[in-house]
Amino acid sequence: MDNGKIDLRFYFITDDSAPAELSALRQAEIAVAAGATAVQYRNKKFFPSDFAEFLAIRDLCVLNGVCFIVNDDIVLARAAGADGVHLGQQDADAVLARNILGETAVIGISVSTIEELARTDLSCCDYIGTGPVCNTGTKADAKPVIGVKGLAEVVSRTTLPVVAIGGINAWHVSDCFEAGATGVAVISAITRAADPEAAAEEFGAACGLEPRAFAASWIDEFSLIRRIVAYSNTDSDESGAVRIGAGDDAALLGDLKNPVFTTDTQREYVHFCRGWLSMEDLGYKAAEITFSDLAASYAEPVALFVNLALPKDVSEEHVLQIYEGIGRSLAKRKAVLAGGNISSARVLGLDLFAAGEANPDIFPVRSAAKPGWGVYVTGPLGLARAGLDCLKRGDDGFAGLIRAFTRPAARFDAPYVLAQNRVECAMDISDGLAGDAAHIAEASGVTVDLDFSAAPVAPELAKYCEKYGWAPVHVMASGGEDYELLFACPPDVFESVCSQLPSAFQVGVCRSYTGKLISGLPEDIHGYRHGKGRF
Ligand code: 3NM
Repeated sequence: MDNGKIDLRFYFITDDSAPAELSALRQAEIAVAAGATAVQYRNKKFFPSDFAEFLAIRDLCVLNGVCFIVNDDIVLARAAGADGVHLGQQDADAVLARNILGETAVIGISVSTIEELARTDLSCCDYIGTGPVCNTGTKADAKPVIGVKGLAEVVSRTTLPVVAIGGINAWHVSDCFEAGATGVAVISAITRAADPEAAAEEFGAACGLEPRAFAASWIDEFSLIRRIVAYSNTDSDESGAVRIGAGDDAALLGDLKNPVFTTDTQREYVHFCRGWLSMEDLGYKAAEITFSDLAASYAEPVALFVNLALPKDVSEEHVLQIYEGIGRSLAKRKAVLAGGNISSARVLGLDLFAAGEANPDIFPVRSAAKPGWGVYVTGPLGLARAGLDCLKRGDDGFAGLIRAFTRPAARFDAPYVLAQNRVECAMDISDGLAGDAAHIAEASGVTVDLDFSAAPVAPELAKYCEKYGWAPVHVMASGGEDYELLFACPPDVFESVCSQLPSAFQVGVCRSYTGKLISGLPEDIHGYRHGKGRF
């Protein structure tokens, strides 16, 4: 590994003058299969018609966890969401690249000699490419050969990782690593070899890498659907509520008593980024938060339908991992995967629909709260919001908070108690207490006067707030995705609820409408509003 951002050991560069039968995509496939850890797209004759192949190489790299770097062209790198860009001394400067590509981009620069090193601004660079180490016929304007000695000199004068380049064959690799290189870049030793596959494997082995079992895109919808249908657990449905599940055009449900339906969505860049949680957790979370709507309605889950929107850089394995997670939630809730659909899309998304059976005696609504009633929640608030913040910061010191965001659990222990005590006003907290309490206030025509004096602050949340200078009340009031239940009832009813549900606590009272939906909060606290972001 190098600077922690990427692995540069086996750094393959595409050859824009390779024999016709060896397209840039085929070259990249050969290198990735041989274990390449980074692929640079280098095409000095780039035409817009090359864009599709360029994207296919990007997808290949994303699918296989290989760093994808674009030679010279910052805008192309940005357009494709590449991991980074490699710049020559004559190309656009690294500061501009950093501004355009952002903090997490990997930026490399070519430096041949220690003199060039001394006059190069490396403040925005993550690695240096140094060469030519040996004679190369691939780069017409290559500088004089610097040899392994020149490479070692550059390595000794910088703290940045150095990738050796220029005429490197498998048998040069160990010399380059001994000279202190972090990685070795290669073009012709693979692309012009009589047997490119064998040459790539030999090069990978010299770098200490094993060939890679290729991850393929999900792209064949039908084969994927066959594999997903295997996850349908209709046979385990003892209730007979789902008579024919996934695999046909529609599901045939049995007699549902008081059928209830709900829907929810998890969309990449709106609700999650792929780096934040595993595919399995994504599936689990999407199912749990959909079922949470049923918990908030005191309904029992019966069936789940899942529509997947899949970009090409999602592999079949990823999709099956999503279904593993969905399956975990289904098993917990004793519900059945009854159907779904798959379509290609630009970003990953899950749209879920759940069917359930309502409690025959009571169906809670948001509009039932009355002045004088207390407002309560079933458990701790703010954990998921703080966990999300930890993920964004890359702080893995708060495992419980991160788990609250990545693996929320719908509160199916609460509906029975709430129903038994005839709590008529309830909902789940997905957008943050302040925002969700305002929904109850608006629907019920009351003002909710929030008061956190009785609200416990979870110890890990307290530590997080201390570390990052947050007021706990701020996170608890505005943080979404806790999936606790929010409910309103007369205070004596709460006494009884609380004796059976000790994690519940009060967060406010309902008053006759004063002209404001929510009072008792500092001005700058709001829930999450889709389309407006957090503000
Ligand atoms: N840059 P091959 S040498 C693209 O010295 C490039 O900066 C070099 O290809 C430099 O592995 C080079 O076929 C060509 O020699 C590398």
